[in-house]
Order: sequence, then C-alpha cells, then structure tokens
Amino acid sequence: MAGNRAQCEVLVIGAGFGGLYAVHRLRTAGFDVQAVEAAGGVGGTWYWNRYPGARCDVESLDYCYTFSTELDEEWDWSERFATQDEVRRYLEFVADRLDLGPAFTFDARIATLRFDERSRTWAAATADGREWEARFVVTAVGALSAPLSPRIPGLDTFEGRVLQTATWPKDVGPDDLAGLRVAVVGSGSSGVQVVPAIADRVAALHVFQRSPNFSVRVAHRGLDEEERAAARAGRDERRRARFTTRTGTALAGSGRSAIGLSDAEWADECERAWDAGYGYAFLSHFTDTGRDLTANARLADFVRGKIRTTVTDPETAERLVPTDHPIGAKRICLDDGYYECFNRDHVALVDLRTAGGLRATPRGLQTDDADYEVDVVVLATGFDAVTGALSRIDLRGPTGEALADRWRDGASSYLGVAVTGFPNLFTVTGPGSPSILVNVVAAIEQHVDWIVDHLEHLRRRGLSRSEATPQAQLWWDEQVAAATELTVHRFAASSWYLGTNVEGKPRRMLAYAGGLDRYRRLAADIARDDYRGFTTC
Ligand code: N01
Repeated sequence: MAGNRAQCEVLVIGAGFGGLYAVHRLRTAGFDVQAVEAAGGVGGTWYWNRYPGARCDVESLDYCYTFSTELDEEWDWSERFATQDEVRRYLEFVADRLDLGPAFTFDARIATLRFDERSRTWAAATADGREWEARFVVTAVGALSAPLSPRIPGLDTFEGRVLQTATWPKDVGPDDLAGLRVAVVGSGSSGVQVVPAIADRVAALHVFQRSPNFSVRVAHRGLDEEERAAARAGRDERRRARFTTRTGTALAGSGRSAIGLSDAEWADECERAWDAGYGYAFLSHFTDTGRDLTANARLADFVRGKIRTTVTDPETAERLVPTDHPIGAKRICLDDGYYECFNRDHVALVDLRTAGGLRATPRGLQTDDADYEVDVVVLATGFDAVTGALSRIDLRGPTGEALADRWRDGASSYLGVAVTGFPNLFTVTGPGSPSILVNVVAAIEQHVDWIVDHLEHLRRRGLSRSEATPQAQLWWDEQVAAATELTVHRFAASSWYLGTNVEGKPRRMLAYAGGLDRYRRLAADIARDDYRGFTTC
C-alpha cells in the first residue's frame, strides 16, 4: 500500500443524489467511507447543468429523498417542477444537514481505478496523482453526466463563444445573452428548455434541429401553502407509491386504456392530462401507450395536433412534428413555450434533415443552404448516457481488462448494480437499472439501500469479495431485453436510451423497462436468497 494513499473501507464516487445518500447510508451502517467528486460542490448533474431554463421534469414532491422524515419536514419546495438551482440547493441542504461534506474531496475526478486481487482492494487515482484505496467502490457517477461534444467541422475556428448546456458556466445568465445572435444546436430536453428561456432576450435565435422530438407543455407554477400542507399530510402515501408503482411516483394516471375510449372521451381525457401538466408522467396517463403501438399512435397524434395548432407557420410546424418514432420511445421533452417561440419573427428553425451538413465558420454556422452569423453557439447535444461516465474512467478489474472494453460490444450488468469481472464494485444506476425510465431518485434510493444491505451481509459473514457471476448477468440481460420487447422502445430508430446517439456505441437498451415496482421485487428476492448470483469469499 502506498503511504500517501487515503485508506477507507468504501470509496463513493459522486456527490449527486446517489453519492450523497450512499455516504449517509454507509456511514450510518458503520462503514469507514470516503467520497470524491469531480465538481467543486455537491449536486451531480444539477451542479453542472446551469443553463437558462434548466429544471426537472418530475414533480419536486417526488423528485427528492424519502428516507428521512426530518429532511422532508425541514424542506419546502417552492415550485411544482423545481429549477436546477432549487434542486442543487436542496442537495446542498441535505449535505449540510447530514454533515456529509467532510467525507468528500471535491474537484477530484477519478481517472483510474484498479483492482488488486491480492489485497482485494481498489486503487483510485485522479490525473494529478491523488490516490485512495478501498475494499469496495460505489460509483454514483450519474446516468447523464458524460456530455457529448459533437464534431462540427470548423467549430474551433468560430470567433464567438461556444457554450454547452451540460457544462454551463456559473457566471453566464440569460441576461448575458441579451441582444446577441444565438444558435442552439440540439432539440432534446436541454435545447427545448433553453430556447424559451432566452428567446425574449436575444436579438436572433436559430434552432438547429436534426430530429424533432415530442415535447409536452408544462406550465410552471409555484406551490402554495395548501399544496405543501397536503403534501406533508400525504407523505406516507407518496412514499408508498415509490414501492408500488412502475414509475416510482405518486401520480396514478387515469387507469384508462387509450384504445377503448370513444373519440369524445379520448379528446376530453387527453385535454385534461395536457392541461394538468403532469410532466414526464404524461406518458403514463394511459395504461397502454407505453406498450401498444395503436394506443401510442393515438397519443402521438394528439401531441402532433398540439404542435400544429401552436405553430402558426404550417411549414415550420411540419418540421417540428416527429414522425419517426412512437411517443416515449425517445425521452419526451417538457417545455414552457418552446413551440410558441417559432411564432416570433426573430426565432427560426433550421432543419438539418434538409439543410445539409452543419459546419462552423469564424462568424457562425453554415449549412449547404445558408450562412448564419451568430455571436454564441449553444450546444445542447446530449450525453453518452448511462455508461459514458464509467467508460471514461480507466477502470480495470483483476485481469487488467478495462470496463470500457468489456462494454464495447454492448453494456451488460447484473441488476444494473454489478458487473461480472469487476468484483467489489457497485454501480448506482448502472446499465440495466430502471433508473432513467422512472423517477430516478426513487431508483437511486433503492439501489443504495440494496448495495449497502449487500455490504452489511458480507460484513456479517466476514467476507471481503463479491462478484456477480456471468450466469446471473446473462439472466439479467435477458430480463432487460424481454422487458424492452414489451414496450414501444423496441420501435425507436434512434435514442440515447439505446446508445445510438454515440458514434460506435452498440445499439442496446440501457435500462430495464419492466418498472421500478417489479425491479424492486426481483432485487429483494435475490437479496433474500443470500444474494443469489454473486460469488463471495
Ligand atoms: O440530450 P438529447 P439532452 N448536430 O440527447 C442533437 C435529461 N434531461 O441534453 O435527436 C446536430 O436528448 C440531437 O439530435 P438527434 C433527459 O432525460 C432532463 O437534451 O440525435 N444535432 C438531439 O436533438 C433528457 O432526455 C431535463 O438527431 C445534434 C440533441 O442534440 C436527457 O437529459 C432537462 C448533434 C441532444 O438531445 C438528455 O437531454 C435536460 C449534431 N452533431 C435533460 N449531436 C429535465 O428534467 C446531437 N444533436 C427536463
């Protein structure tokens, strides 16, 4: 063991929802735990994504921890869908309240992780040489935390400013874009949020869209005292819903099939759901739109109709209407006035499907059709989701094999929390976890509880090594594939859920689509069965 290596029993990587809760649970269970975080503070994805308009698409009352009544009682959400700043402040509050800060080393991005079979320990190091050694490593590195910078030829010659939503500088607010000519590249959730947030201020706004996405209107509003009191009174029920619903949220949906309704009933129910602005939960308002193509087409048509009636120029409206995937097969977006922006004279859509290849010049962006002189280019171009943050670490198991190489032909794991060949490593929201398809905070709480329970199980038995078996991992891969087959995800041509947004990444579903409730039951069964599927010694 090197003398200047910090030693601990468990090293946690990440200070987002997962890392903070992992440190708390591990410490409470009596483990000697240390933690590292690449950013300068807590928040994870909510630390980095500070772009104008960034906010959560799951209701605040669901998008928070439930493990502590005291935390619930001390924190009041101000808005129904929290802004990035409010979620980040919530996580700072949790870290302060539970005194988690001292466990963390900030500004420490782990560059290498190596398992030593003899000592059964992981050695972790930053690029600047800081080192940790731990029996176990819990990665809570986030599913959407490895930003993708697109290869736009000539971008390095652009003389204006390039900003990326996923690494937005702390000191750039919407007012700093006032009067400037701005190009936004990307029309996923981040692009759809940033556009209406800056449209009022900028002199000209060009939105470069490669594929249209379904976006559902959410009218943001504050929570009043009555709603907060109701939330406090219904806390136990809301908590229970995390265990009993597919999505891990309290919103029950209509319980109605999209197919069985008459046209009048259908229009009525859809309008009601639209006006209620459920956010991401809009997708589960009907029982069958997530799995049945006919039901799905009915919902997709409803949203297409909304786009067409909102955008006054019919040609622009048609370009914004998605036709290449079922609604929900790609992550839907939530917006507050995105489509309305295209009715303004200084906002224009550039459809890259017809405009040709995107290039940059010193003065702006260029397609085969036209030149766009701009002062700022905003890249809202997404993430190497789920596997990216782990694959970017030079992470090697006992044989020297790198995790990135192991996943080159497709990511695979046991329950999304362990990978065969990489002992004593536990991945919160790893590939094959339900996290990105459900209320991710609910999934994170489950994963952390399950992982810490597993470590306690090992400790009780005096065991120091645990590794998922290849058979168990294969079984879980089959569960992930089978669950996907029952949903509309199998009809998506491209989606970050499938990894197709990253050049060279194999097309494979990155999440378990069978629901958080079912996942919990399967994981609990495995735990009850002495952690079936792990070899321990
Ligand atoms: O990323 P995305 P995101 N040239 O991958 C386009 C969560 N999130 O950051 O679709 C031109 O969805 C790309 O085009 P295409 C949420 O889970 C949540 O927006 O690949 N365009 C696409 O339009 C979300 O799903 C919230 O053809 C290029 C866009 O960039 C996830 O994060 C808010 C391009 C990327 O969209 C990711 O969202 C924000 C290129 N070279 C994010 N490369 C909320 O909670 C890519 N694109 C509300």
